[in-house]
Parts: sequence; C-alpha cells; structure tokens
Amino acid sequence: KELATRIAHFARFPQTGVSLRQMVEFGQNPSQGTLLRAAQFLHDELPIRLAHRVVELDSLPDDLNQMPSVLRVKRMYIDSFNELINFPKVSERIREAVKASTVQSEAEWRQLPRNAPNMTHFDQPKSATHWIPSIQHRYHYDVKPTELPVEVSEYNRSFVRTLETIKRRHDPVVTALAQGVVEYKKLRGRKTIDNPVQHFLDRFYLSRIGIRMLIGQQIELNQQQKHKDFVGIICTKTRIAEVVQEAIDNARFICGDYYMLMSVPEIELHCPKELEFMYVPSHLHHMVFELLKNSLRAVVELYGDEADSYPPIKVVIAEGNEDITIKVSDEGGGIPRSAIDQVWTYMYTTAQTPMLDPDFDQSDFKAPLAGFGYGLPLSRLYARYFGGDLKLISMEGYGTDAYLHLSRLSDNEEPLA
Ligand code: W6P
Repeated sequence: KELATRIAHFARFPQTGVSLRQMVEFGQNPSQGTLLRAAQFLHDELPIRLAHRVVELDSLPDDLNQMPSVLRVKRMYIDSFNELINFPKVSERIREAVKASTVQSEAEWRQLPRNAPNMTHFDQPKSATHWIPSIQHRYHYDVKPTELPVEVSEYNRSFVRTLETIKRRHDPVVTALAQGVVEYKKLRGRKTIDNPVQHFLDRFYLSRIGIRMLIGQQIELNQQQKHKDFVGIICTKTRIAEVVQEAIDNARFICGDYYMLMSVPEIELHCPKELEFMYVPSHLHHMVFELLKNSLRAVVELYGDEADSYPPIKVVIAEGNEDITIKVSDEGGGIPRSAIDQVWTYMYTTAQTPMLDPDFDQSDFKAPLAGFGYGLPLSRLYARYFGGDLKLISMEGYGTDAYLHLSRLSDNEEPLA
C-alpha cells in the first residue's frame, strides 16, 4: 500500500538527535523566523521518528504486534505521521524572506571551519539534518529587524496547532502499550516479558520522551515566555533544592493520605545551597517523586502503618563537575539482590494510572502509592534522555540507596534507539 511505502521511506532516514544545549541556544528569544526554521526541522524530523516507531511496532515478535492495544498505538503514530506529511511545506517565498532576514547565508556557513561539529551532516540530502546547522551553531541569527511577511507567524501558529493535536493524541500511549502487554501475556499465558520486549519498550518510551520534548519546546517557544529563566520547558537555572523539596512534600502528602498515617516518615534533604543547573524541572520532580514514593512505601510497609515514628529517608545532593547526583536512602528493609532486575521491568500493576508523564495534568488524580509498575523504568529513561542515569543499590535486611545521576554537560545528544 502507499502508506506502507511512505512509512518505509521515512524510516530509512536516520533520526537526528538534539542536545539540551542546542535546544536552549536555539530557543533563546526566538524570532518568528527562527521559530519557522525550528518548525521546518520538526516537519522533517518528526515523521522520521514516527515512522521508525511504526516499523518497530510492526515487527514486534510473537503476535504482540497484533494485540488490539498495540494496534491502537500504531494507529496514533500513523495518524500523526499523515498529519505531518500532509502539512504544507513552507513556500519558496516565505523561505526566501526568512533567509533574507538572517545574517549569514548558507554559503557563508559552508566556509566555516571544517571541525565544526556535525559539519559533515550538512550535505546529507533529504534528511532532517539539513536544518540542523542553524540549530547547532546558531549561525543564523535573526538580528535584522526586517519585516517578515505575516505568513511566517501564521505558518508557525498553524504548525503549533498541529503539534498540540499530536501531543494530545499520544497522551494515552504508555497506558495503551502497557495494556497491550497485558493482552499479550494473557494470550500466551506468560507471567513476564522477555528481553526483546523489554528492550523494545525501553526504546519506544525513550523515543516518546524525545518526541514530546521537541514538541513541547516548539509549543512553548511559540507562547509568550512566562519566566526569564525558562527556554521553552527548560529552566536554565533549575534550583534543585526547591524542586526536590516540592517532590518531598508531595510524596509525603500522598503517602500519609494513602496509608492514613498519623505521622509520615521524615525526609531529610542535604543540598548545597543555591545549587542551580539547566534542566527540565517537571522531569526532575517526576523522577525524585517516584524514588521517594518507593522509599516511603518500603519504610511504611516494614514498620507498619501504626508506628509512632520511622527511620528518616535521607536525600543527599552532590555537585560534581560531570554530574549532579541525588541519592535517596531509605531503611525500608531493602530488596533481595536477585529481585533488583525485576525493578526495571515493565510489569503492569492494575492500580496503575498515568502518573507516567511529568507533563500530564494529574491534578484530579489520586495516586496510589503503586509498587514496581512503570515508575522506575520510566524515571530511568527520563534520566538517560539527558545523559544521566538511575541506579539502585540495596542491602537486603536494611535498606535501599537510589542514585539519580544528572549530567551537567548539556552537550549530550538525545539517545536515539
Ligand atoms: C525499596 C525499593 C525501592 C525502589 C526504588 C527506590 C527506593 C526503594 N526502596 O525498598
């Protein structure tokens, strides 16, 4: 079919990663012209990423690709793919106008030093990388206050509306795929998922984080900037202590609520004052909140919900050159070493409701203090997305330490499976 050919065509192009630094450099005080360039990049890049996912969904083993929920997810990716490739291209006239408003021409760009990063990508035709030079080097400053045709901002607005539709469409993807895995396990009489499926889900969800990050940035950059330290949804001066303290308050509240506790375990925070770094606050909150819920649960279940007091959970934040590391230590009895791997597998717990997206509106959602569901594996993906990681070390019979590493070197490109 024609659609299948198109998908296959786009899936042959390599995906193009963007680093946190690139997102920030590109997104600072963007003019309508810069936003248009970003739109052009996304207009090329998103169909490529979506097509890769469709191909992967199609090639899931053992009829997992035939589960109704998996087909539903595939349909979402195809619908969004179609919407994007049917979205009009920027007209020659508009493109020329934007080009004229920028300081440097493509010819000038070509004369730049050969060792400029990703220089070689530039000549690769028909891939989204074509737009990347401007993103990577910001050689195309829109400093000339030239009047851009009104069509530029109209195009931007219209493209943002399309992105909003797509983002909303994909809200239920994590839950739907989880449902698909349940259907599969039922059909095959399985209790666990095997490594290939685990790896597929890791790749798939990681890719989803990236797509939503890019879409979120584009939508946000087109709004009026709310706060001076924000570039899209990235905060260039994320005050870690503040975000972590909020996660502490929220986790303790939910814990007390869930277990109906008289006294909720204390959580001590040791953090260098004024420690700031560039990050997405909602991601940070999401990960720390997830770790704290697990620690609280372990402590409360070990000591019982009627205890007068509990051993406190300790959060230590260390600032290195390479990483900022957040350690969460509990004395909740630990996990047997043989069970550690289980923690990272996607086991669907029935109580699970979308606590899964940091950008998902959760205000009306009463969270269960769910156990090992999707929370930890997804948090690890959020950490890895910006070059960090999440590790657990447990002393069975005592407690667990979780290490959340966040890379300070914002040059890490998105990991693209
Ligand atoms: C536990 C199990 C766990 C998972 C993640 C973080 C903390 C903890 N504590 O007992």
